[in-house]
Amino acid sequence: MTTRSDASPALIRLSDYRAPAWRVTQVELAFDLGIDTTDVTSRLHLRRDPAQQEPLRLDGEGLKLLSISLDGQPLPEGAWRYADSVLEVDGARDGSVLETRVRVQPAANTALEGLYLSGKRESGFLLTQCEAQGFRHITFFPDRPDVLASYTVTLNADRERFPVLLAGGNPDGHGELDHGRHWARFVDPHPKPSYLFALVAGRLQKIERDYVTNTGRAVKLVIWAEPDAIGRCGYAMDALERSMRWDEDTYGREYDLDVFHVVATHDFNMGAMENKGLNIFNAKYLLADADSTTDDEYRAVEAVVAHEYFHNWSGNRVTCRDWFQLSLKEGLTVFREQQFSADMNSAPLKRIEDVALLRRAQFPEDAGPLAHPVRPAQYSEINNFYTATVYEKGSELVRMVAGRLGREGFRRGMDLYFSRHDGHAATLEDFLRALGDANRVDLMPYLAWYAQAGTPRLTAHGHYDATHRTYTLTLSQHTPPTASQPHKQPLPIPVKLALFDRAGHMIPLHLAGEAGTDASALERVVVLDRAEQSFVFQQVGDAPVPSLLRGFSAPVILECDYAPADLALLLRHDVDGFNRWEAGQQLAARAFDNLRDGDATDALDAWCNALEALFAETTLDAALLADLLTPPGEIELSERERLVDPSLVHALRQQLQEHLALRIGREALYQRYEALAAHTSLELDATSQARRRLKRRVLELLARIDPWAAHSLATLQYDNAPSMTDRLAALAVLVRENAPQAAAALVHFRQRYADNPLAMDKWFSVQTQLPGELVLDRVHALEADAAFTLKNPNRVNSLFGAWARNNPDGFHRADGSGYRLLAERLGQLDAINPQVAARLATALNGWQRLEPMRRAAARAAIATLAGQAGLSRNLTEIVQSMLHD
Ligand code: B3K
Ligand code: ZN
Repeated sequence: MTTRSDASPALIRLSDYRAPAWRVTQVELAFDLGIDTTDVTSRLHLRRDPAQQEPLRLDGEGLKLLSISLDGQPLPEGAWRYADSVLEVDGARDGSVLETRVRVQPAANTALEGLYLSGKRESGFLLTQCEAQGFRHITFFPDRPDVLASYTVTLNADRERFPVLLAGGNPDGHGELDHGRHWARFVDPHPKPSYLFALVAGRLQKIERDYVTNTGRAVKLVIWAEPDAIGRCGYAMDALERSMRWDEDTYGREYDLDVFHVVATHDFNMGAMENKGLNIFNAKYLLADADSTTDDEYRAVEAVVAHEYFHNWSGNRVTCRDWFQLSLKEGLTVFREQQFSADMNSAPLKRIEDVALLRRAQFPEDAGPLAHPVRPAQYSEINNFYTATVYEKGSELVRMVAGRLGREGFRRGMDLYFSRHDGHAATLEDFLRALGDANRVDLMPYLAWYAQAGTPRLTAHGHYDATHRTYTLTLSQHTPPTASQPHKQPLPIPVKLALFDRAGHMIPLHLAGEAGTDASALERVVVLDRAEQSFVFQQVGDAPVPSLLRGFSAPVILECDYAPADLALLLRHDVDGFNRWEAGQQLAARAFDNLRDGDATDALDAWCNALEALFAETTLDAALLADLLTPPGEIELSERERLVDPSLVHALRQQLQEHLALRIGREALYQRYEALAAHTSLELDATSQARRRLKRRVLELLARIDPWAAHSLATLQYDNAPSMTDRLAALAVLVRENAPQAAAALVHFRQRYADNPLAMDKWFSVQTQLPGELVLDRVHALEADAAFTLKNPNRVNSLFGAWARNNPDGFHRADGSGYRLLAERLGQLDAINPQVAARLATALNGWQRLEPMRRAAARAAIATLAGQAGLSRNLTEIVQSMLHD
């Protein structure tokens, strides 16, 4: 279903954007639904741009055209042409109505784009995925986000096989037909782009809730799932209600239809989809219960439910002019989702989680051959640009601007943005202009962040002058070149900072040259907007320790000449929970350097001492302590290396944890574990979650110095776990440590969860975490397992994604066998599902920085894959970019 080409795929460029020559104001769709074939009749009400002379051209991929007529007259053969996924029609005028009837094949659609079947043909259901360009797989249409139309959709199907019929918009009648068929109609009064169209049909069950908005509008909330899953939708319903209320209270955004449908499917290419009035979710982000869902997954469900709901305004009511503006909806919606999660849970922990994700997923992307700006200038396959850069870095850019405007100013700006662009397709310029206009400031300098790829390095250097009692902070920035962007310009970098005295107290900030500033301010923001700039603080009694980039005020890599003792002081005393963690991360990275270079132990000692003291503090939040006790992951540590040897990084990080565990001491770890275990429960409140998190961390540390004790504790924990969080944590320890008890626990887990696909995904992914050399054979065994299939994206990711991304030591084998296996499977997967294949391929992104032997092996594997005939446009773009750099 996806275009395959042997030549280099054509590039679409932002600079080529033209307004559409033809628009569609109204769409009437009628579906005759069937598993093998579905017929789609469409009536498009057309408007022509008088300034453009182009003939009517509509997108359509893999469609079998059954009939076509214009203004009620069947069109003769010569009056239309359908080639290269474009239907060209002669004779259309402004106001014409084009009617087409096409046939599509849902069950044969393994790419899961357009209309497809989820599950088995006897019991599964039909659904659609249109973003970004799936609608053209359903009918002919100008399939671009700046064509907004009102939709009337009539579904007609066999009643017994498809008792539930859903489409976006409000219900507008239903009834019986001959031959056991029935129909249902939906009308969406809000004009929308085609990527937001959706339908669902099948045997689904529902839970319902009545919601009343702050202005008194009644909305019916309905979550749909297959019969075996409907019992696990309650948590998502609660999360949906919280999201709706939060968006009203925080942004004044109210829901705008009478019904809001949400559907869960096990066959989905990504997390979820914000179709207007009919959100569709990967079951992984909707279903939840204590028996099969971990705490982290509960929070992910809450966040994704909120994210998709928030799109109703940031994405649907105000949509994107073109796909280059994708971050306009995604970066903004991730930011809104992060704010919501911070409000619902712990703000500092959420910030830590988000920054850790940014560093793990986005920084490597920005540093490798797939680097691209938050607003890319060109693409070949838009589905390859749903990236951490567009989403996570995009959110950081919104956060910077929001920080610049302050809470009220940002709300004022958002109000103006929504009212000015409601019902329209907007650009990132529109966004910054609205926020700026509402606050009478010029935010256009931030546009440079959207255009420039790569992570800026921010260097900070402090100098204390005892005679004048001044502290001069010199900040400079530099962004390394990235693929196709050799020269970089300085960006506006807001640096939120505080200064600490040696006793660990913040001191008042008197910035030289500024009259009338708040003399008692303990924290403030300075903006570095050129290559280098100095800031002089006055009345500073003693050489201070700067706490920089507080709350991670800009997405940069900070390089500061801290002494280990300075970082230890911040780790002990900083009141900004995020920066406290950050100081610990930096100190741990320096301790890692100590171990690698073998020349000093100053940072290692400082890190271990500070954490030993914090471990003994009884008032510290258990979840924060768990995070403080966790050094940066192997991917983050690798990012700091010039040449990466993943096995060495793994071994050194293990040593680092061993040192920490020894310093805290076996007895202290054991006692803390027992104390936490005594409180075991399956409650979801913050304290219970925090205890589980710390318990896991303590067990992992204990495993570094007393494997035997850790294995028995983990086995006990596995056997008695009341929740999936405890069960999976224990299983992971057993597997990672290659404990003799792991095998029995895995057999038990498999039997217990054989009928639960989401739990089975965990069974696959946990085993990809076997240490080093052992894992490859296991991956081979797992892919031969009857429960494995390349056709299900979650299953593919739980095996190959988890192995290649989360077990660098086990994946990057020196003999290159890991790369060869992955490349071979990518070739097979591409023929089934190009989107999933292309995404998985990005796991090889960092290959150029590997040590020479692995680098050569990785390159050879990617090159072999690139040479395979008939690769999709999706995978071709990724492998060619990776080889190009
Ligand atoms: N907008 C969708 C992602 C669509 C991905 C298309 N390949 C989910 C989201 O970001 O909310
Ligand atoms: Zn989104």
